Amino acid sequence: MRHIKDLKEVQATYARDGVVLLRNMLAPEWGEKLCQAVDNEIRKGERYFAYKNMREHPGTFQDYCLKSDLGEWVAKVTNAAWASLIFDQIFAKEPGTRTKTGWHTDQPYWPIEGPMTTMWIALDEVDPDNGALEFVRGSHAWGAKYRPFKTDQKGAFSHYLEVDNPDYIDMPDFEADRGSYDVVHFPHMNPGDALVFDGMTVHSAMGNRTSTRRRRGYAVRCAVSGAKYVPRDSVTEWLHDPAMKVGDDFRGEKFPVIYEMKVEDVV
Ligand SMILES: O=C(O)CCC(=O)C(=O)O
Repeated sequence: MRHIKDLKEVQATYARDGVVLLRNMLAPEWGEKLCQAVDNEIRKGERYFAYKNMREHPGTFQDYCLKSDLGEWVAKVTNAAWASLIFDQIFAKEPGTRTKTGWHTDQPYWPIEGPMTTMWIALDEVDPDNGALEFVRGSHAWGAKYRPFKTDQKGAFSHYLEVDNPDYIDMPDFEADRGSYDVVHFPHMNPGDALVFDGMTVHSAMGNRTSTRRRRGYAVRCAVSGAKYVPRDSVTEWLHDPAMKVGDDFRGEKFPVIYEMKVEDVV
């Protein structure tokens, strides 16, 4: 794996802010392959939320998730002994896709408790004009679990799920009250740069108000050491695994380990 410059600082930023930007994370040999694979998916029909779990099928996405240095990056940034794959997802905001992605956290949508993270890899240049992601810095550490909700295919709020689950609270209107929060974005990402963010970090994405510039992101969702399998009815049932028990480590046949620290790495 390529050397992570300033690893200690990267780890500290991730732990403190719940998000960190990694420059030049994607090894060059994967960039073109992933762009082509993403475009092949998009040709099947343009639906913002539809492209997920491509890694289940043989091909570029599976190869990238299982055979690249992705798992090691994830484990290193999160300071974890192992990382496993939850699923992968394409977020394409084509020119003129003005819809913003609403504020949300990811954890409530996944059958998981404990540390989990997303590696969001830019495949195009990304800035506020074509759909930068925004984050409420430090929100992963608040301990607040926000009720999952359904959106339409463009990302607009539709309705809450699990309305009676007392473990989850309705999400405040971060957009209306942005001034009260430490909202940050990264002004410019190059293709191959990546954002790593905690499953509890509140985030959103701007729309693409350009008429020419694509904004393709490839997100890989990972569990890391300490994460447990905790499925909840009617939430991403396609991620439930009858072979796993509640409380099991979040790793197994359905969620393959993509990195495990070797004994000789432990100092
Ligand atoms: O890329 C986007 O438009 C949104 C990404 C996002 O919300 C996520 O990866 O959880």
